[in-house]
Amino acid sequence: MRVKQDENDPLLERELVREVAGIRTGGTLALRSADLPNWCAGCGYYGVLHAFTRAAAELGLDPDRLVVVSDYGCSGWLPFFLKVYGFQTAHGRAVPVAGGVKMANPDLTVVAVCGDGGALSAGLGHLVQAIRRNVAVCCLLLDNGVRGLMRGQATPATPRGRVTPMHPYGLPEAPLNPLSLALGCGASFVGRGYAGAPEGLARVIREAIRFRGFSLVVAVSPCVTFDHEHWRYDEMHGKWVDLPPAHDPTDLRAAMELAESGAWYQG
Ligand SMILES: Cc1ncc(C[n+]2csc(CCOP(=O)(O)OP(=O)(O)O)c2C)c(N)n1
Ligand code: SF4
Repeated sequence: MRVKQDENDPLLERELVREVAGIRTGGTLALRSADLPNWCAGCGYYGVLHAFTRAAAELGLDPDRLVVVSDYGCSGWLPFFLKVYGFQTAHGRAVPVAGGVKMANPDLTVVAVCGDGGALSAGLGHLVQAIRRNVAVCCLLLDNGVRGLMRGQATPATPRGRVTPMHPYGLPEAPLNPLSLALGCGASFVGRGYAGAPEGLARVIREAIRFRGFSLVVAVSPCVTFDHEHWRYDEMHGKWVDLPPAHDPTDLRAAMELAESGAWYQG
């Protein structure tokens, strides 16, 4: 049974007041530009933006030495809402451009932001090569399982059977799993979090930025406008679990098994 939340509930109000106070004092607002996000109301990217600023604030990153390079797509707007150096590239090119920025300016912290469409189709070759070369960039893959800006077209991560504007009888292919793909290419840091749980996602992003090599963070993020079926907040709520305490982060086989398990591990 699902309990409907009453917006006049004083407990809920107190919770919101606490959240807003935390945002005001947590240092995240200093990293936000004056532009308000133009994403649809309820888009998971709001949670990702919050998690990212939280991670950057917790790491004490100097906004003048932080560069966020984005792909094209709804996810590509993310740097516009940050008060750091931002660069929007052509579709599928965020990772190589971020790698170039890092190569020319090794002292900068460089983050590439892409959607699952950009990272796993147009940019797939670049992603694989950046992993192989261990370019010291953090890649934030915003995985909503659709091409949001293309009005819900499929990506290589879209679940099989899904009806899309191009697949009236359902998508025939099995989805690519970005975590096992990256592990198979030799990635030494992969992580995953959920836009609906920004604290956990911020923790993963923080560790990924600190990593001195290529790191991939998959941020699972509902597209509330074009996916009413799969990655819905009410479906995903409560499914996320932390990695087992005994998990050895240096064990490739264990990482593969967790990535392929179908469980929603966060970490
Ligand atoms: C070179 C090139 N190919 C195709 C497009 C069309 N296009 C614009 S956004 C997009 C995909 C966006 O999907 P995704 O990367 O998953 O990001 P989202 O919008 O879901 O954040 C595509 C194919 C383009 N702009 N440029
Ligand atoms: S179309 Fe989807 S991904 Fe794009 S802003 Fe709207 S909810 Fe977000």
